[in-house]
Amino acid sequence: MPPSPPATLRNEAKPDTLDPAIDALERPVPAGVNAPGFGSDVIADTLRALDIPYIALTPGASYRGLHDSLVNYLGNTGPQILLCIHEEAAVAAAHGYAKVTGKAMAVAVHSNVGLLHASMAIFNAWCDRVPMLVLGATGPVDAAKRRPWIDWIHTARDQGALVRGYTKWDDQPSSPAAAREALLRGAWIANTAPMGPVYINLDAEMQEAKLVESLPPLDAARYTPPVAAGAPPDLVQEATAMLKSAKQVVILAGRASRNLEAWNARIALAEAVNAQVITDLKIGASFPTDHPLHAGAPRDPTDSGEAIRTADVILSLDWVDLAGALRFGGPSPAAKIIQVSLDYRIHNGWSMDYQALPPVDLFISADPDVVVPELLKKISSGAKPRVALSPRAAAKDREPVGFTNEHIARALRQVVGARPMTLTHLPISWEGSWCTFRHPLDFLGSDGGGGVGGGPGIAVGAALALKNSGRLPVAVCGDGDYLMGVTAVWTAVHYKIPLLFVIANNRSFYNDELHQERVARMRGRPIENKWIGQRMTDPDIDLAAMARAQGALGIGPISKPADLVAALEQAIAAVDAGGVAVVDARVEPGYTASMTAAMTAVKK
Ligand SMILES: Cc1ncc(C[n+]2csc(CCOP(=O)(O)OP(=O)(O)O)c2C)c(N)n1
Ligand SMILES: [Mg+2]
Repeated sequence: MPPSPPATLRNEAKPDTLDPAIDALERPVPAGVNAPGFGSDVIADTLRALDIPYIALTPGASYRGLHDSLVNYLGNTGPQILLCIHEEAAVAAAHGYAKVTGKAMAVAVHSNVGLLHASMAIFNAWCDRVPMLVLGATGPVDAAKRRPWIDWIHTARDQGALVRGYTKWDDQPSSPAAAREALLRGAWIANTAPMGPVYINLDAEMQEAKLVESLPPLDAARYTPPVAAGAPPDLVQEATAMLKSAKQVVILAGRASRNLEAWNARIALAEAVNAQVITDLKIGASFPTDHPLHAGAPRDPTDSGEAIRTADVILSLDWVDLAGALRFGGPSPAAKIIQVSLDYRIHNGWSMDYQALPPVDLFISADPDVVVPELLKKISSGAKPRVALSPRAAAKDREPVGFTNEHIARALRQVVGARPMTLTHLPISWEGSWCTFRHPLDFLGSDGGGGVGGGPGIAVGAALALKNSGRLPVAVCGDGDYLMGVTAVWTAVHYKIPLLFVIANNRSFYNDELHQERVARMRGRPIENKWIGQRMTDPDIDLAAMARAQGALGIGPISKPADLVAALEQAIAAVDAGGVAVVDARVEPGYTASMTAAMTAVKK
């Protein structure tokens, strides 16, 4: 007799974060299934129990069981499929989503080949410490069940090894019950600070097999308890004493959440101890850049170096590269260093993204967003009188020469004005002084791992999370970045995710031109040849046409700064109408003088 079907009913509770307009898309015909019948139905149910709103994917037969469950069992909602044309874009979309929400979205990638495509984007997410549930597939693991050729090619032993160096955890469960547990554990680990991607590899055979035993009802919250990451009171006390008695405090405002209360607490703490605050474009906005206590534009070594040199206490709030920052202040920092970070918990032997080992006088193993209000409470009672703050002088708005990225920044400032805007991505050559951040969602930081091609997908996921927030999502991408990740545009158009791209199109992988220039200088060879193997000209690539080909509004090429404002106005009108727009700004190859000097300087 065949086993009787399980009694468990489908979980009907869907996440309330689903966008109704997106949810209305790609509705399947009703399949009339309301109880799990296969292994993959249990997996789909668990994603729903975890409140995962979306699953970005590029399809593959290794997880056709799960795909069927998402569509015909859950009805393609809660989670809803977001089709991406490249696995790298699928992972990047989850990355962008997590940058805004702080929560893991799911991604599904085909067995080994899909994971290989996805791997750079997973690395970016790892370095950026964003949570993400990456589901992969393999097999059938049981060789006797494999179809000839293709199932053998797409089965690999220990697929997790491909990404183990840059995921927090991975698993290959071999039953539906084990898969359910793996998803719960994975989501819990991914969403716990320090956050990061996890990888769960689902055996095709296990997904497709009929369910033989009923699983008990699931209360996901009991398996994903919040992990308290506060600080022991004695350490908070010690830090308070150091901060109170300091003559000049510097705060390195590093990795932070997008939470407004945490942002306000950071400002209040800086004001209470009259600290100079340093920020960095590698990470999302962590302090208002026009605050009188902001020590200068993010990434401005002159201002920051001076502040670090003169400080007697430096408070690092999970700064990405503390040892590197301290070097700006000279070979050995005189200041006492307080480091608040949980990051050491996930350092491993494969990835060196943990950076150089910093000297630390007081280490607080806790989440800075939790510690800052605790410090503030202690410091505010009996604090020294607050210093009167004079507003920071606005940066001089001089007309740049030629046609550069700075023109893009100026035109954006002019057209967007005071309207809330989120810069979801900026090119590597961007200068911090070109824009002002006054809210944690004003800027989301870089791609994390320096993997070019992440910009477009990250922008799409961020724009998805920002939909209906009243914020204008803007991604400024280099042409190299855009071209590598260009198919993400289609996903935004298809799922009606409003988004503006401005491409700083210097028709070159210009960053590397500067590296060739440096090598030529070091070797006494002609720097005139630096463009060879770098320039994407002859023919120039029509980036706006690539946007139009995917249903977006493509504007350009814009070859004069004077035409940029009108182009942006037209593009933003299209975004406000719910569309996606791409402006191709043909800037001249070249970085700012200070960046060029820094990158091409040759030690004598
Ligand atoms: C996946 C990947 N390939 C290559 C590089 C090396 N790289 C660093 S910056 C850069 C150029 C990026 O070009 P673009 O986005 O157009 O920016 P530009 O430097 O021209 O401003 C390259 C190729 C990288 N970081 N990541
Ligand atoms: Mg370029």
